[in-house]
Amino acid sequence: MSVLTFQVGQCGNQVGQTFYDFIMKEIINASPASQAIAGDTFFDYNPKTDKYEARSVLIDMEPKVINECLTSHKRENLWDYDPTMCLFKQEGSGNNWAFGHNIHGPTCIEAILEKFNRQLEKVDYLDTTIFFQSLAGGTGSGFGSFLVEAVRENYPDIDILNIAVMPLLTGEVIVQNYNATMTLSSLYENSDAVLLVENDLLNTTCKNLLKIEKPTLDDMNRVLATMLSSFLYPVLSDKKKNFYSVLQNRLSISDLMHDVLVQNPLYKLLGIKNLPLMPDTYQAYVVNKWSALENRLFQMLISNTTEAMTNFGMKPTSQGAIKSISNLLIVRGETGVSKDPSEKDYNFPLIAKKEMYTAKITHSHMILKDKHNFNNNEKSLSLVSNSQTYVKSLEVISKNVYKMVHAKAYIYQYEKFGLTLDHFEEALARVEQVYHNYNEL
Ligand SMILES: Nc1nc2c(ncn2[C@@H]2O[C@H](COP(=O)(O)OP(=O)(O)OP(=O)(O)O)[C@@H](O)[C@H]2O)c(=O)[nH]1
Ligand SMILES: [Mg+2]
Repeated sequence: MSVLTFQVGQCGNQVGQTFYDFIMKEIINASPASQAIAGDTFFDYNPKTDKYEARSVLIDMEPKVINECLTSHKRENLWDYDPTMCLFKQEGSGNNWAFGHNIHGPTCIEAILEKFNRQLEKVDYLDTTIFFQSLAGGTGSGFGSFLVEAVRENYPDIDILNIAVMPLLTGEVIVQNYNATMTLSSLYENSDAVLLVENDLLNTTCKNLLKIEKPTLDDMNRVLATMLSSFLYPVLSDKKKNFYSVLQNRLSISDLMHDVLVQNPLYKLLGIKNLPLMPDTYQAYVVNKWSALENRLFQMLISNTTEAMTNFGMKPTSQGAIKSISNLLIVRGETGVSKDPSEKDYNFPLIAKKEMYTAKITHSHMILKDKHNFNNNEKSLSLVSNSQTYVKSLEVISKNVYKMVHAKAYIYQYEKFGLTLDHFEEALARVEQVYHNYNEL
């Protein structure tokens, strides 16, 4: 089963590259069975260059970031991109969703779908198509939305998962919330699941957990790549008889999305929390118990914090605790044998606790286990949740857009490229509906 990706815009390309790099290093440390499956999932072997190539299409409206992606010295020569799978132009979208969507969109789409088709031809069995993009710029957001709309229209059966990076809420560019609202509204309509990542959270994780005083985008992307891989790195389940009977005893991302995480199309926002994260030098000294890791992870979920700032006073029934619709727990490391009797065959009870979930709609959960030592950790956990996590951030974005739309602030910059006040109002209403639905749970 193969995963195809699109890297769109600066953020999308930088995050995508760090992700593949992490996956390749993880593959190198894995068992032969895991190596074979993870390799097939994300890479193609190119006999001409004797290198593995990431199964990705790279797009940006300016050349710099893609050129950097093509210089493989940064990646210790372990893998490559296929240069014929890249498309760049000379003029970025200037942080303008309308420019990316309405101007670059129609002019570039044919060339990109041709590349996508070539990737599809190489694949025997497509699992999911993943888009890496930011919500705030012009290319990842505007062109990215146009591309998702086109893929949905031309290939209605292909599963789409968006990995969308939210801007710092304190604001980097004044129109970021316009772009984020237009993008979210479009993605919510056209994809199967939207996995949101908050730059604020990546930044505090780098500072508080990894002790990096002034985190760079590269530092943040490494944290993000670890998070994403903790979910997307293939799980080789021990159990011969899982209720999924998927090829080679592994589960597809598509099955996990449809059968566990997003069962109701009104609720398709996902988030990830993973443990442990620490500076490499600490790793040798830390011994974690499964029960302690599990406790910390669920506490992070219900109080929506990073590991360093977890509020242990919050209970699932407390006012303001995050309610879930669905949770997928991925356990990586040995769980069957332990000298400590409380750890042997530990069954991770918290995910099944009723108080964690909304009583208003059907909820679901699943635990997957794999012996693989992820990220060199003897024990690690990853929790992918469909929950109320993003209500507050979406509320902040929407309120800001509401004020700006009513003041008609910067609207002329978008009108130049065919977007009207009505378009903004429609998109705003859709995003408000999304967080309202989650709020009501
Ligand atoms: N986490 C992370 N965020 C990034 C990165 N690069 C940019 N961003 C965020 O992405 C947003 C800006 O979007 P970009 O991806 O730079 O914009 P673009 O898609 O290239 O669009 P244009 O430059 O307008 O053509 C801001 O919120 C940045 O903080 C990155 O490498 N990692
Ligand atoms: Mg750019």
